[in-house]
Amino acid sequence: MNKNREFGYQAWLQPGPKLDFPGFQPAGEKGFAYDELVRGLHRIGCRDIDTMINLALCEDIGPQAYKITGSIDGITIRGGDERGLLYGVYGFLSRLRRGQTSFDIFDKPAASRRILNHWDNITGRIERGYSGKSLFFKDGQIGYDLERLKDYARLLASIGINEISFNNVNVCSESAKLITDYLPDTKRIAEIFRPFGIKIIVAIHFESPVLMGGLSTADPLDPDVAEWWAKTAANVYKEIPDLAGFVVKADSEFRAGPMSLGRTQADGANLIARAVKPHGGMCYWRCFVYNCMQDWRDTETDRPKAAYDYFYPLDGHFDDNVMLQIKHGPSDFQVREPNSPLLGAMEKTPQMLELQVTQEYTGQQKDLYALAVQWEEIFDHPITDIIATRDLIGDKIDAVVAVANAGDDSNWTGHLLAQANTYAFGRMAWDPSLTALQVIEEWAELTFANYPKAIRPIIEMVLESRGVYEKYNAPLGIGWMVNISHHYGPSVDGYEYMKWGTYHRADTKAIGVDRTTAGTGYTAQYHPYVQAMYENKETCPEEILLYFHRLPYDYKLRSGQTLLQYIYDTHFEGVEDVEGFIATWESLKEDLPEEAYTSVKERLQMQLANAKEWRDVVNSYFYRKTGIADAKGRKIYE
Ligand code: GCV
Repeated sequence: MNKNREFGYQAWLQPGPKLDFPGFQPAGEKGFAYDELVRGLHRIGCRDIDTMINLALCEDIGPQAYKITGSIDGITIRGGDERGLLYGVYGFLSRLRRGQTSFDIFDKPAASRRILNHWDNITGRIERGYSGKSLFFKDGQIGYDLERLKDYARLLASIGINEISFNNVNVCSESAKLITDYLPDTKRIAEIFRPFGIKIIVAIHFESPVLMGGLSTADPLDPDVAEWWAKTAANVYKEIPDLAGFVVKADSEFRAGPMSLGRTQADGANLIARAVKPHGGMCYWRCFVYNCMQDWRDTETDRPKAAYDYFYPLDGHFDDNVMLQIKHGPSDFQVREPNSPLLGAMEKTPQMLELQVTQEYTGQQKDLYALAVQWEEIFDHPITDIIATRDLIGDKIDAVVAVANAGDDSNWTGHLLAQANTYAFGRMAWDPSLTALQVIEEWAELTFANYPKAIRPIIEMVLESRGVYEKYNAPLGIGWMVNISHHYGPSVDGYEYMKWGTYHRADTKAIGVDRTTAGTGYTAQYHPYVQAMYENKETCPEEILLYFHRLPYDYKLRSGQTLLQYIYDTHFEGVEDVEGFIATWESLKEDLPEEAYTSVKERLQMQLANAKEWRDVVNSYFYRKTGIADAKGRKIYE
């Protein structure tokens, strides 16, 4: 059997023992959803013709929504549209696989758009990818295994993903041609994903009119530039009428954009928006704009302020088919950050919440890390005293997007348990009120349905994993103490004297940047309620204290521990916790198939080595700075 099919979280990818109720007879609305139902039932092992399952379209339910009613005597799945019906089928199969046999369910997505951005290069290499090579590109061109790509589409559709971009937002001059020379290939990708209700987005190069159109400028206010984009978009939509739109990374990390041409972010976004508007397309405009050439001696510039400073004043200047794609935190997908103050701040501009499923700073699919736990916190994050980020989903934030974590590794995600993150993203974008516990339970029950003894310990391990990783990483939200190029493993001063604007400024007495109004003024970008919370050391959530405050090492935390002792303790504990994971995993040896057991065990050993490295480097660093030993007398390298 194809290895990747052995462990998918989809019930219908995972043949298992026959379930304890009769088989089913699908009926009603024929089409793709029907075929998926038949396929899924066969996979699960429900072949006998007995219970009737009726599929029906029912517009009243609303777009993308579904209803499932009935039980063993007969089941009806209704969809508000084709997509809703498909989601109903997947929702039914997933519940069935988890043992549910009676249904009275209405479900609809909170956010209309649930998107994955792939950072896949045309060479086949994935930027910040940890699961092998691209599923879309091979050797400088579009190249894929069709069956594998369909399986991938099914994995994504089953968790409600309805749009994907497949080329890196760092668009190279070759992949810029996906909308010109390679358009027939782009079209083929769109055709593969279309039946699954997934629309394609293309990442475009802002300088395309120069690169491919022979123009002398990409200036958004130049009529020839606008005409080039309009014509190009028209050609694209002729071939792919349902293209969702273009995603753009501009004025970001050495990429040109409107600002480098003396124009505003709104000028740039509207240029692209106007080209796709006649065809119903969107411009997804990324807000990851900051000065990546900062002088480390400059203590005035504060990188976390950048996105708000650039974009907030432009509220009201964007066309209505522009959506601003905002990273969840003001830094860059760190283990712990506050939410970006831009989220929810703009009244007139539709916003997108951008998350990262690929584990760039969170263990690179070698270390176990449950992103769902972090996302639950992100959704809980206050915008005001009465509004949380979650409340904006489906309203000001009607699109949730994440950077994908899959590649051509046989288990899709490198670390088998990292599938939990893909699964959690889709489910939480669909329903942000779901807790990490709920989605991880669902995922584990689907994935390990045939290995029931392993399910509970795996759920517990995965749930704990974010906290464990955080313990041995940079402390209390300070972030960034990573290896500067590949971002795995510790390098406490790696970014310290660099141009990237990410400084902890540790000296012998204190660490951190004062971001209150007495410092860089970053806190002032938040609603007064949130600002007040962060401004004061006493009310600032302790796990993020060093994001906002500069503190002496003898600062007393609420536990009574000093800051320094907290750093030592957590770093020792982190390693012990990983040892605990290994012991738990070893106790499951007889309860899991060998390949799964061995591959995860190997990853856990890598994680242990990483945790030890972090412990020793971080502890030594602070010991050397302060000369203060661990109160518990544990080994710190001098
Ligand atoms: C695609 C971070 C990553 C880059 C990435 C960038 C982005 O800086 O390290 O690899 O580039 O984010 O989100 O655009």
